[in-house]
Amino acid sequence: MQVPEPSLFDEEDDAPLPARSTSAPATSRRIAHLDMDAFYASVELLRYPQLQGLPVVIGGSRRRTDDALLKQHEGLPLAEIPIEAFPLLKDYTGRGVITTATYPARQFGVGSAMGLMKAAKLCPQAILLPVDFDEYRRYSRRFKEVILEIAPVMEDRGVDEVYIDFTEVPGGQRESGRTLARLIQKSIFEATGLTCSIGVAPNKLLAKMASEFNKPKGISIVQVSDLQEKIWPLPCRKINGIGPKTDEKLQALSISTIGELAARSKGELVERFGRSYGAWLHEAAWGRDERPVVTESEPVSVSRETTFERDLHAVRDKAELAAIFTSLCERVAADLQRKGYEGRTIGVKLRYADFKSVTRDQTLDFHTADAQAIRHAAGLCLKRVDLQRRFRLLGVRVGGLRKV
Ligand code: TTP
Ligand code: MG
Ligand code: MG
Repeated sequence: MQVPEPSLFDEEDDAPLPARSTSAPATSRRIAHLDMDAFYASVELLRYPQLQGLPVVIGGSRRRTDDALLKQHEGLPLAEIPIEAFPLLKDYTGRGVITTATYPARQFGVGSAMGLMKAAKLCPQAILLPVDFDEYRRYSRRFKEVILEIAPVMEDRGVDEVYIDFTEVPGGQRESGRTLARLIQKSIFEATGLTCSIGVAPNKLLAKMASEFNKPKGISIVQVSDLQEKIWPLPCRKINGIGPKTDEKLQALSISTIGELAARSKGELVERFGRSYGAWLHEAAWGRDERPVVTESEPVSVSRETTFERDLHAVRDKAELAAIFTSLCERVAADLQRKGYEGRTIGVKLRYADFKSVTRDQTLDFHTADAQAIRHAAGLCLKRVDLQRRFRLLGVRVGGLRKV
């Protein structure tokens, strides 16, 4: 069927557009943002399905809790360990933080980045499970593989989220993207047992906000025409790119919501926030964003760090520190090897008991992904920092990467 060329008449302001003689609507840009629901916690629940529906938080010391559990119930499949056997948040002492919490736990006000001790006051009966990053990374890779089979233009935005360009995917325009979003949700669930939420919008900025609207297991569709109703009432912090500092400045100007931001002139924002950031704030408030979905994101560096249970001292806790240091280097090396990179800038990071951090690095004249070589170079970096004071965190980083 032939599509008639738009006539000059179509351009007239008040003239109604004649109905098009084709049933296929024109393609419009449809960008999805997908974010897994309570990701670390959901992966843990695959291992321990008996904890479904209960308040569970993930954090604290590594595998120790699990090891103890396993010893107690040797020979029993993980899924059959009785619920009473799991450690409770109220019995935790230490300064770890929560990485995430199940939705039932969130009802008590518990959530990411909260100290475990504080969380224990809010929800003492929550079950506390340790983190297992390797497992989360495995599931991260699997759900992304599922998406790539359906929609090849995907941008990796971290362990549990991606942008996907629906525009040219067959069926990507149907119901403004809802059909494809549903298919992706279903396929990920079938392959992994995990649920996710998806926002589909004309661009990344709006899609990112939309994916949060109906969490968990939600799909939200946002159109340009929804700006006023769905986006403008939201606080400015919901815009990815407005952090606490900018928000504070905006509040001081009596700007709390995105709508209030949109109401200010671009000139005023440029004056107060600088030419480029001010102009971006204006565009963002009006829901405009032309950034493409970038398929291959190359890592800049690979790093691992760990916060100790108690502050350590380089001399008095030498053996313990040496073991932690070696393990960090081994894990960085393993990450590099798995991702297929090697690097030549090796660095360390220390955070002292007073929370001040220092970093040192060194650039080698060769690239490496070898744990021993990394440890050697990182060891030399350590010699250049003040080791008289106790510290609470140690990190190892490899930059200057190239693909092997
Ligand atoms: P998020 O996607 O922010 O959170 P979530 O997936 O747990 O829950 P939601 O359903 O609201 O999306 O983060 C993904 C994972 O990253 C999360 O499961 C744990 C980890 N994480 C931290 O370790 N620390 C943090 O402060 C945050 C926010 C996340
Ligand atoms: Mg998530
Ligand atoms: Mg996320």
